Amino acid sequence: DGSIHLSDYRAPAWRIVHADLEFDLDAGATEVTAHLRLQPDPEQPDAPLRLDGEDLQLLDLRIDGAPLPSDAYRVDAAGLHIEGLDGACTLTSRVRIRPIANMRLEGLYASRGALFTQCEAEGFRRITWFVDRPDVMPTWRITLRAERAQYPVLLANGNPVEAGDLGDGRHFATWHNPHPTPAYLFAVVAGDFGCVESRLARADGREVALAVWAAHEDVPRCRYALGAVERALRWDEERFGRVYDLDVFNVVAAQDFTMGAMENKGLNIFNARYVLADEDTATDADYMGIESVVGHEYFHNWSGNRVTLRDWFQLSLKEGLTVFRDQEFTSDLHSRAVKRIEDVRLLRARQFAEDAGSLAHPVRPPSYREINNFYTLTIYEKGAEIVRMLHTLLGEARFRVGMDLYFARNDGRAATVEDFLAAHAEASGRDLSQFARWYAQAGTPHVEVKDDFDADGGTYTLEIAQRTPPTPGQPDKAPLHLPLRFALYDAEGRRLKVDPRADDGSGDRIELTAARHRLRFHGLPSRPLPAFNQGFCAPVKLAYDYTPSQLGLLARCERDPFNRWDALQRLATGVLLEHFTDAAAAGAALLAALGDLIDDEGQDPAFAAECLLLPDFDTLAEAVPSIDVDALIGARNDLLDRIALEHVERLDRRYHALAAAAAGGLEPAAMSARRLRNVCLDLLTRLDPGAALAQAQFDAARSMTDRLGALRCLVHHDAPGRQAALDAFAGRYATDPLVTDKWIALVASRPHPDALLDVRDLFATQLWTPTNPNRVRAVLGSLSRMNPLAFHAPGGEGYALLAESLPELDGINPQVAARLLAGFESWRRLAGARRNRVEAVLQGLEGRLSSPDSLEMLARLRA
Ligand code: B3K
Ligand code: ZN
Repeated sequence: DGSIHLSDYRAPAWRIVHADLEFDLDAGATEVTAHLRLQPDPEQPDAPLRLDGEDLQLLDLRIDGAPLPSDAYRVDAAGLHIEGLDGACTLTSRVRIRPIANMRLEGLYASRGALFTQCEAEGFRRITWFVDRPDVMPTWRITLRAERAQYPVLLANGNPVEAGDLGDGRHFATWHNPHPTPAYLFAVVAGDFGCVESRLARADGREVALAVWAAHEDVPRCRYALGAVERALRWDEERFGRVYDLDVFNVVAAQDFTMGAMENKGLNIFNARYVLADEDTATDADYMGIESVVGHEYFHNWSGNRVTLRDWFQLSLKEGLTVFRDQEFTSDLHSRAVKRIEDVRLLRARQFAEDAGSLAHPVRPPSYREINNFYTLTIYEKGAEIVRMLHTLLGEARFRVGMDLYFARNDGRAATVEDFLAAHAEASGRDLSQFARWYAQAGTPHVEVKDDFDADGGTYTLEIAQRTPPTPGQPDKAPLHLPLRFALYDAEGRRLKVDPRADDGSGDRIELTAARHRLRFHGLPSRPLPAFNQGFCAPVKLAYDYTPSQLGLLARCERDPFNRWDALQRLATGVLLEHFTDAAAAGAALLAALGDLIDDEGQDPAFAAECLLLPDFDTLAEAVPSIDVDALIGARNDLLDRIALEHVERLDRRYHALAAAAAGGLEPAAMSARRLRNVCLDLLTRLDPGAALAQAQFDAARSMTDRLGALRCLVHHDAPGRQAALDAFAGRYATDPLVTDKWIALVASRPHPDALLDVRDLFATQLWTPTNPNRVRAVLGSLSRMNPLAFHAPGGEGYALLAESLPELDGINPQVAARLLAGFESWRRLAGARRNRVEAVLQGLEGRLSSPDSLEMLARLRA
């Protein structure tokens, strides 16, 4: 069925040791001349040369300068085959490509008069004939020629070498990348851009010139991203000892971009939404997102570029590791506790759902048909959790030694997960063979804890059992090696010292390796209250039969802030899913704890805000065997109304008390204040049909955070001023596509059945631009991922609406279409008629999709 298997890996029969490329750039027709220095693998002496290529018009082909007769090569759908070459040689090819016709945004494409590339995973073959796989790593020389008026800026990988005039209004620039680099990291940008720039001394004493480029009118909004690059560069030197390795580092913003950003060597290309920011157009969350994505792409320079991947099955080796690194970057610069809460929220809502649904796959999948379908939460977020567990098991100091060894040993190489684990095993002396199972086994492990107290002897026993449920293709699972922190408290919330060796405030720790473990503690005066998994050090679902009052106590006394938050999430989940025998006591305990938090001025307001947010729909849906959509949405709404009613005075008081702090700029205290304030506003607006407070905040807002926060309340709570506010907002930002995406996302995520009509209305306007991935996501991603009420409309209208648009979108940008299709990943667990409705919709898509991306997704969803 066209699947590629990890077990079939073979070293390339031919390597490219140096690539010298010349581009005659033009949006309509670009000519690419490639001189490739080829070397056969001595162990595969007679293997023919096979080059990948797609949508290329071949103009000329030579070996060592001599034209290749037409019977010496063969072109088919898979590529270009040349037989009978004897030994190292230089292949020169000339091809024509059509950037303007490239709607897939893979390879070289046009966007708003400029030219960009996106090559990961297999886009380079759409630029020229090449051995397009990550273990082929030439050095590069890239010359760009273009008309100066339309393309005054010519950027490529590596260091600038030479630039000049060619007469006739044309000019050129040559770049050199001295580091062995696979083709997926190739990049070219040409267009009329401005930039903000700075110079920084590297830790090795050399200087690097940093620049962030964008369309001229957007340049003032590049400052923050530039600062983020500076912070990332410093942080990687300090925390990981990683020094930058070129004279320049360029970042360019593109409005048409399929993913978030791309870590091309020395020339990162970004979705504009992760670059452009000022207070009038970006929310606090946007700023944080920009800093973390800038960090992420920058950190890839070592984890991904200097040490790259042997094959695409190893994708998490760079992505999981780099997410871990960007999470640590944000944690070191901002609140570690809040960052952890945000990351776990995402993990539980989306990765756990992926791991429990039709698309579940191991962090290192054994096979794929289209690798672009595997840029998933499992590869990224679960992959990062695995690295985090390793960090917990080894400790910061030994982890750093292992990382240093990994980088040193694999620099300039294409590595595997085994190389990564081997470096850590060797540096720490630990056996990581069982730990490696985390990469092979899909599904979220369940850890169940039961306890027993023998009052006579003061003996407390914990029985800990782990099991991982079956996932598609993996019915039986083996036990995993994982770190589990825990702590014991007495009835007054005092921490009991049960293991004096590890009293660092993080809880004591054990390592689980077997299916069952038993822990015994002696000499305890009374039954203790246990707490587990501080900092969420293992990505598992942990079950322990807490009473509501125990959770209330933990929410106050746990030393670990993550676990204080988690105690409230457990309490809320139990109330929402009616898990507690004494429902009244549970509700009362939750309301009391939240009331204390609203009033607590000693607490970080951002932390309090996180506690006031209930588990979202996806998290709840993932926690139940069968998804009763109406029951989950109804329960959530009722509880939010109850919280608002019970605490209306407190919420109102805190909302006003935070006004002064919230009026500040980008300092953490102001951001934190705005976060809590907007959560208070949302709860208060539930009780006020006139939405006076939200209207007032909208009218007076001086930051996008406050303006959008208020608009969201008006739109989502159906306030009378909703349409006028939307119109005012849309008018004010009509020329800004990123801000337009924001109000469109609000409309598409409005928890009301009419959101489906609003989306249909949008389809009929100029605002619907199916070639722009951000806009498609703002409309259809918001509907399918952020609006369970409308998406799961009982008659199936939401499913139909998404499905209807997929054939057209699939013909434009398969990656975007395939990702939207993943919105159906949990359909098999839907209760009632909904499951049948999705089934019918998926069946109706049969034969109407054409890309390998969407076909693979559809097959896996229906398998
Ligand atoms: N490596 C890119 C993602 C490329 C996706 C290709 N389908 C961004 C990142 O993870 O840093
Ligand atoms: Zn990445």
